[in-house]
Amino acid sequence: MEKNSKKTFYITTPIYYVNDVPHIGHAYTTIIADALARFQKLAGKAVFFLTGTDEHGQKIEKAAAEKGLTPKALADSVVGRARDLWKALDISYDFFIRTTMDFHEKGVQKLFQALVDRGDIYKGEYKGWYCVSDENFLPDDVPLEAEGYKTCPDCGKKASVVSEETYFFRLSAYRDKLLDLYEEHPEFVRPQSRLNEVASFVRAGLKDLSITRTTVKWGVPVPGDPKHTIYVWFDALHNYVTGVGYDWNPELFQKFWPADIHLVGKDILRFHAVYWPAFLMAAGLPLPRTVYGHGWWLKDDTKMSKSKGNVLDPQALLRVFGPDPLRYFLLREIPIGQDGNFSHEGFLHRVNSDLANDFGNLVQRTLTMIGNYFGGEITDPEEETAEDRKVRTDFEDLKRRVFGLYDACAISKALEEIWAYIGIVNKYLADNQPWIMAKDPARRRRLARVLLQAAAAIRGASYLVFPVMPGSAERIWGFLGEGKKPADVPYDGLEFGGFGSGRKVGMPQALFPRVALKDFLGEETAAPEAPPNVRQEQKKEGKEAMDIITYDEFKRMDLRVAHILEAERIPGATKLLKLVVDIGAEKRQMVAGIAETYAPEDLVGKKLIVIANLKPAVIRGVESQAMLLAAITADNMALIPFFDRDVPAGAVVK
Ligand code: ME8
Repeated sequence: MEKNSKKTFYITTPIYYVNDVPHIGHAYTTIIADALARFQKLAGKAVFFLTGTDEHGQKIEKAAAEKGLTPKALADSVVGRARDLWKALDISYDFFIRTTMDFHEKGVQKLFQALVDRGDIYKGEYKGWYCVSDENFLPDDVPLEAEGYKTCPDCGKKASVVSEETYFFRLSAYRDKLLDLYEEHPEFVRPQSRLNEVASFVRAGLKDLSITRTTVKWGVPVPGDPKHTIYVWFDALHNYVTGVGYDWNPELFQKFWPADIHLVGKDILRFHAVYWPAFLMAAGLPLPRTVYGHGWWLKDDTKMSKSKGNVLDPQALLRVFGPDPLRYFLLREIPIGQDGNFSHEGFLHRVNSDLANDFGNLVQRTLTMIGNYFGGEITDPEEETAEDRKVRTDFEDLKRRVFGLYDACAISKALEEIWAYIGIVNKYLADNQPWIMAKDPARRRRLARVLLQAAAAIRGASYLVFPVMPGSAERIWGFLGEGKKPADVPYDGLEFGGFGSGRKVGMPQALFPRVALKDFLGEETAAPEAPPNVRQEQKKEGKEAMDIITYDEFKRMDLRVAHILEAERIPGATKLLKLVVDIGAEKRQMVAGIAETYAPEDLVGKKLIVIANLKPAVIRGVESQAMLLAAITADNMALIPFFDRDVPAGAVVK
């Protein structure tokens, strides 16, 4: 499996079925692959990024018939819309493969024949149950329903009986070889938990796999026996080799195969981690390094899927926000192996808070000040103080960590680290108050240093977010008067000092729109009914009857005056502060989402109101034993009501 891994990087997405246009779930896989591909390019590798469409099989045959189209016409129209979507999402794939492409069909036939020649494919009779929606044969142990049919254990749809002559692939012969593979190369399946699932499936024993159909016309014909078509999964999996030149571009194939990462949803991990390596072993081809099974985006707690009809169309979000907020949200919200629940509220919160408030504001403020105070050109800055140097050294540390995290596919963690640094730079500005310095001509050189440091930090942070938000990073580099684009700077050439004095900086234009939920929903008037999270929001706004509680219910709350004794940031959490408060009889520790509104040192000594009898909760690993009261403004600032005269800690509030 070893190859010149230092110089090349080959990444794939699944090829998507063309029964319908891609939704947010498909966009998710494709965006992850794009971010990893862009990062590996920065790391100096020659990258090949493949995506495409899976166009054969019964599912497509059926979908086309329902629409009154030929399968090819359906495929053509969906492919056009898929390509438009990838363009709108700034996806930088190198090749878009369609399984109806001539060289692919020929490659599949050649590989099929090679397996026949080696004795790994033989003719027989298949009797069993088949799920068209998943294009999958049901395992024997799926029970018969009382009504006499079987239900697909994966998608819950009704399966149908298949009884026909077929060619089998001798999968059973590969059980031990596959187990050896998982043992010797545990990185073959990631995350680790999924490797265990796959290995126990294989350990339980493998049956030979039916890989041709006589009842499906829309498929690649079996060489020499064209009344059979090749099973759609045998056909589709081989896109990963035909798409990179197998049998038509030996140089390309030699350069990039085997793949470094096949990125797939966990729904199709078994096809990729069991069948695919077995096919490759049979063909004598090198095996891919890693099959990475990511989690699902859920809507209302069920998997978003075309067949369930609960999909979200990314175009509605793209029209309002452009690609980067969606790319950021999907990659930041969940680590790659986990499931996530998509809500508009969650999306807007991230966009307004992380992008508009934290990052966008920092860029806006800094560049505006450089424009107003220096005519866009910082000159003659004072020497770095220890505080200024820390902004630099923190960046150098951050850079190393973030590169390591991207390389390990931990994109969400990388973004979390970058945002913690953005928090540090925001605090640096808040502490130094350049807008006050600007009033004092004697402090002009100090002012120049502070703004120079902030601009260099912004340049560096933009570079680090480039794989995730390429368009925004480029725009920010443009505002900063940078001649190069982030993509032109290899990551070992990125220096904090790359932004020096004497650079002509332009005035920024709005970077990330701040959008309120109700304004956004106005965009989506076509939606028949607002999703539950939105209904909740409407309720908050008084559009539905208010929830009335009795005085007795209110009295159950133990509201107290609390005196803040200690306050500190929680490492890695940009919004949270840990407070220790005195509530009269005892001390309590609490976690509060107020870090964007208050600096810890401004809080110590103040008194506020807390709910003292709320069930404790663990937030970011810290137990929170009380909750404070605060007003939330439209742009998500949390304002604490303080007292206008002194009150003792522990006083009852009612
Ligand atoms: O399975 N959350 O195609 P497909 C996250 N043609 N990812 C999701 C998702 C969700 N809710 N829904 C879909 C096929 N995906 C085959 C693949 S490959 C040789 C053949 C993503 O159109 C995820 O990557 O059903 C999943 O594996 C893929 O779309 C399935 O796409």
